[in-house]
Amino acid sequence: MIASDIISIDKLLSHPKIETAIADINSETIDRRAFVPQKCRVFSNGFISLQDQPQYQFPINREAKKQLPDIIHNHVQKLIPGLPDNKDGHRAFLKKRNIGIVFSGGPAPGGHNVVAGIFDAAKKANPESQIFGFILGPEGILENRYVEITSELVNTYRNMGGFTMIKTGRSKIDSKIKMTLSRETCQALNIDALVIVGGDDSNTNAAFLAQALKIDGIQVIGIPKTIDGDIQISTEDGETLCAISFGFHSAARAFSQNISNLCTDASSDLKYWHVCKVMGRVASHLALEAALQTHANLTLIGEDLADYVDKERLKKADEKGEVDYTAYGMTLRHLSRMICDAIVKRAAKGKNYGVMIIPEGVLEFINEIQIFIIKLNTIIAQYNQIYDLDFHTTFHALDAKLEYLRRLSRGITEKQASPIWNARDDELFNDLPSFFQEGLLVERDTHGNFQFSQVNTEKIIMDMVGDYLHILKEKGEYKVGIEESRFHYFMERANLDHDLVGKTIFRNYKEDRYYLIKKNIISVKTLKQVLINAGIITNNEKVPESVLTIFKKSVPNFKTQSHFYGYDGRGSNPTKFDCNYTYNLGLTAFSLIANGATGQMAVIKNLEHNLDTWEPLGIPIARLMHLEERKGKLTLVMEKNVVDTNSNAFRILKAMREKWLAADHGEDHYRKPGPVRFRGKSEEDRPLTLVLNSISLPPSK
Ligand code: FBP
Repeated sequence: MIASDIISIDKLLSHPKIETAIADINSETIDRRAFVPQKCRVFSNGFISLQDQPQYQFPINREAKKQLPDIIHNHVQKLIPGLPDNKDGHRAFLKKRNIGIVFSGGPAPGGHNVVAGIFDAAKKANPESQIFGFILGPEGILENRYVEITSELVNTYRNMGGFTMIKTGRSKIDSKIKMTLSRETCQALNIDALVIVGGDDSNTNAAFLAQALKIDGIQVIGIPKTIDGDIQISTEDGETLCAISFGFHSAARAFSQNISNLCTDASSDLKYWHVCKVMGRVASHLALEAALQTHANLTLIGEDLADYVDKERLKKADEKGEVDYTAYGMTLRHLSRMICDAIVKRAAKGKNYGVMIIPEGVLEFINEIQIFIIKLNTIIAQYNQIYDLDFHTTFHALDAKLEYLRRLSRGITEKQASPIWNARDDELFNDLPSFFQEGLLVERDTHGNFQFSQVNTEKIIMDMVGDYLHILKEKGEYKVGIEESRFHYFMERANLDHDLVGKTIFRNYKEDRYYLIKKNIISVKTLKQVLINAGIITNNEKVPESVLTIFKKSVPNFKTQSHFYGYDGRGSNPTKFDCNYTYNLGLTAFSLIANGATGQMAVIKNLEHNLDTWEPLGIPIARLMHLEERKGKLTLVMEKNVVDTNSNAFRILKAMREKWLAADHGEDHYRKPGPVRFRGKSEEDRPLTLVLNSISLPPSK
């Protein structure tokens, strides 16, 4: 093409088709913005009042009673259609009010719809009402940084992922000064109610704010957000009031779509084990859901590992009349052996590839690591308290941190001597690879949580797996099975006696469709010797090319590709389930506010069933609290839920493990969940975990 034929870039850019093709807004965004979520039945009437539900009970924590006296006696409240009978209630519902909203913690798909729900309900009740979004999470409250939510702003983000509208942050309102600053901001803006959209820690914060601001007449309402799915609320009697936090479904679907693509890649190219670390700081809900969605070959569930009991060890100790306490709980070593076992089994059937899912927080459930985490949490907290300095700022580099620990283990000074870090701890810690030491010493988040997302969990595990597979390979136990028909093909091509060669080189000749080279044949040298001994070749002859090819095919090359699924899912657009769920949470939050509630968390009951049966409730946050170790201290926080190993969902995964590992002659059983959808038909329109857990059958006899 000559220069004069080239259209100028300005002309190109102003072409309508090109403008449309490269515009920031595409048809998906336009459709999402226009999508109207379905409302729960109770909202069809317009006016709502609250009804106490004293039949739903929770145990009361003594410390919560002491620290949250004004909200601890709240009841679960059900939203019922219609205005309160009394005139005051009527007026209160419709009054002009200022509502502040804040996102707290990691983003979760659907947050914008919570804002949209509150905005729509508040404006409908009184168009004069104002909604303020605090910028960058709780920091926005402390620094009085906000934006007024207008219909233009809210319409831009309807049904869209992320927390982009007002951003988020992990700061914590945890001191008297911060409470005072929060009060000042609320008073400056004439805030009537504050809505905190967050996880367990942020809802804990909401409860403390509700307690502190009650005297000022400022209401505080929490919203259950986190992709981790660890906010699940049941009553004392086991009745589920909130099956899952919002964002879980969308993130799990986003991860599952990607993992399922890797399943397709693995089973096409047959050369990699794809190792997928999946978010979830502690609980393995996301890994469990992804496993159910994709049927990946191997999925670790942290909670399952914690329950592990080495029965053989126990038996041995029992025979000696002893109890071996180390038999309870899984060690890293044992875990890596289990993974190797699965890899070796698949390889024996010709499948030296696969997909495995590792939950981000799996190390939390490994005894030896958990002990390190608790000890280091305490040491760091003690250092900060004793010296009034920040451990991580003082000891910036890893070497400096290690040196401090060394000195501590030796008790160099009175102040530093620590009963929890002895020479043995120091020795064990120094045996760990430095990237892992660094991970364990990483700064805790503002709430005192260990930051698992900063640790290379999969590397720690897979390095051990790689080392052990190497040993198994040397021992001749890790081999790739050779398909019977391939063996015959090569024998025929070389005109060799099938039976003679087969019996000589395989340990299971004619016993299986996949033949395994004998354990003692671990090199071309040993192969030649075996052939000579069997009289197939003489000392001076070379190993026949076809036998050599078979041998080479049987030698495994363990190749992995690591993937981390976390931040991508947090930023995913919400599924239809999360679009509907979050919009209704917003409507619920407004109804709680309009009826004077405080210290309550807006939830939707019956999420596991059809939307027609969804029932919005307010749940007292103070009643969900318990004491937990944070920064070395027992602290009152909202309890999070980890995977219940007695749940249907987990038991089904357990029952399907063998099948999905597919260490057999058949094909893999990969399932294709498809992309995140917000409209149209979807096979299952809520998390599979919920679908499975909601099925109750009479107990089998
Ligand atoms: P929330 O509990 O705040 O919802 O965040 C959950 C999470 O996504 C975890 O799964 C993950 O471990 C963590 O946040 C990562 O945090 P950060 O954004 O600070 O890296």
